[in-house]
Amino acid sequence: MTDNKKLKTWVDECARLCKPDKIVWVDGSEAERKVLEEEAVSRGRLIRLDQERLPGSLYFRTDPNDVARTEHLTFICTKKKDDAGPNNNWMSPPDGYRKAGDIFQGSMKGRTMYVIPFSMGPIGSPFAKIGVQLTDSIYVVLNMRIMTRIGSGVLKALGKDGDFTKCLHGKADLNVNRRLILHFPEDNTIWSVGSGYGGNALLGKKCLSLRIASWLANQEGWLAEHMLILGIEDPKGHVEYVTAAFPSACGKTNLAMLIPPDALKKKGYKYWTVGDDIAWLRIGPDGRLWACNPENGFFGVAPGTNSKSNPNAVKTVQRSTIFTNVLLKDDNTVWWEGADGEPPKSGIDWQGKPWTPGQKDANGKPLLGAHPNSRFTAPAKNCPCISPNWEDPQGVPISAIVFGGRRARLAPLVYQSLNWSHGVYVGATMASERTAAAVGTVGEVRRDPMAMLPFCGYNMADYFAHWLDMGRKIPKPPKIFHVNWFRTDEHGKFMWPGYGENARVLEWILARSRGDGKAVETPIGSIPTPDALDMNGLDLPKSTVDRLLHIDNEEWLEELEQHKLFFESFGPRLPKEMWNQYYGLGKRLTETAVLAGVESPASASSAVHS
Ligand code: GTP
Ligand code: SPV
Ligand code: MN
Repeated sequence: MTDNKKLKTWVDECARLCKPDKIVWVDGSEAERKVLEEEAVSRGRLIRLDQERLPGSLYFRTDPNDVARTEHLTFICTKKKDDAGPNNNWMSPPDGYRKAGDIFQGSMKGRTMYVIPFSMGPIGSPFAKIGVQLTDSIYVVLNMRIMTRIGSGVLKALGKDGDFTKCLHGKADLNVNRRLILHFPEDNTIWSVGSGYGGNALLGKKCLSLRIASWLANQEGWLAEHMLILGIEDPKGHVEYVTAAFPSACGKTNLAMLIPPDALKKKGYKYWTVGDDIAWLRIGPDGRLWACNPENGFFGVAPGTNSKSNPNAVKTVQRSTIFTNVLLKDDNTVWWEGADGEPPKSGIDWQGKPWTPGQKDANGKPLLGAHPNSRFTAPAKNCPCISPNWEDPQGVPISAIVFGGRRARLAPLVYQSLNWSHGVYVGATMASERTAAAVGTVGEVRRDPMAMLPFCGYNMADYFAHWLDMGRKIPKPPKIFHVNWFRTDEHGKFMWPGYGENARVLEWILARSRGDGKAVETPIGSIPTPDALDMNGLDLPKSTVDRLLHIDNEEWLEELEQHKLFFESFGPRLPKEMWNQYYGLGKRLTETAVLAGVESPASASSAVHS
């Protein structure tokens, strides 16, 4: 066990509150994994999948009311409401502890409380943070084993006096009306009750590594971001790394595991995954920004994953994987919409009901076999393209930061910001269509600054100030870009083929970050000249490329109004520099609009192209 007094006292306190029958300290061993799996399977909680085709893999269904993060039940509990900011739901700490305490009270009677010591970041790395999660869900324990580094090694690193994030989790009765995901950054504490899935329940992930970590990062001078980390190795063996922040279910896992098209492969580039969801970034002794993936596995979206869209993910989930809310096939393997091959003739759907292809619900809508937010939990070391440096305690040096969202209109395929501060503005004004990763209206455009709206653990005005401040402190800052893989044509079809083809855009991004690569200035930043992207082997009409890169000044001026409204919501706490950037963009857009109006009736960007 442990000789950390603080830890023992806290476990005792929580046990008095939740009243479990039994307390089990998780040691992280293989023997223990077998025991836990055996118990979970024999109690009918999880199902063992076909052990020949999916060795070591398990299947799980959550409660049908518990299939995605619930942002409206997620709170930041700080003494001052303003410290949580308009971007968060707020509750006072006493209210939080009381309300959640009422639900936790006696909720583990008849159950086991597991104590999971875990490290986010390689144990002992300067990046690493230790947490301890208490939970009454064996499914959560099995997931935490994959997603974090757990067990005795962590307790050893914690030592007698070490500090840790206190993470209390309980399923209670999985009632959405008795569900609360609470963060107490001032107490380094997380309380989550009433949910058993994903970011709500695997507390090392969004709760610790983003909400609490972003708070700590602001105080300690680093960044905790919703970003993938990808390494790109040139034919000489030199590797450059980029991070990219896209909102939930907008392509991080896909880009992190990218396989380039043949034409680019021939140039001899190799792509390496360092992380697919979270990056912690610190200024290194060489003055560059260094990134570490604090996780140990992938909790990836299943639907749409196939040998064409993401072959590396398909290989990653062939063993030691937990599948949640996908379709269970009659042969004890799994399937989801957009998986390889034909849909199975029959199976059991994510709600546990018999399923056949083509079934419709009462409204005539197709019944899905897998929930749109069904996921796989797989160890990072399974990934064929996992970077040899992915566990480097110092992290990897970053050449470029990429922001991006799902925008059917407006945002071009790629553009480069003018400088760090403008890059912060580009990130801060990001917007994206909502996805199934959180409960809400799918498709609705919302502002999602730096893909962190659901995950920033403090007032976002201060977060923007922190980003600006980091820019002043990084001697050799990475260049900042924005991408949009999701622009559609008049038929609503994606104009850009995406996935592996995104390598073409990354190539330009890296060239630009080195000071090469051809570009034209536009009011919003620099875009590639039509010949700057390597389009070899891609059959895309030039007119489509032009449309993908097109910048419509009128539309951008309308967008600017949205930036204003969004910024106003932060009141005087918003850094002045954000407003300077806003006025700067407005000026560039109106000046070019006038210019374009004089020269031709077309928009500014076509004026630039001609
Ligand atoms: P979280 O794990 O929720 O944080 O999300 P993520 O950003 O890792 O999402 P993921 O990579 O799993 O993206 C899933 C969705 O994005 C699926 O619907 C994919 O089909 C779609 N997607 C990913 N890359 C592309 C792309 O380049 N083009 C298009 N059109 N869709 C993409
Ligand atoms: C996301 O929603 O951004 C995820 C999945 O990565 S969850 O762990 O549920 O937050
Ligand atoms: Mn995510």
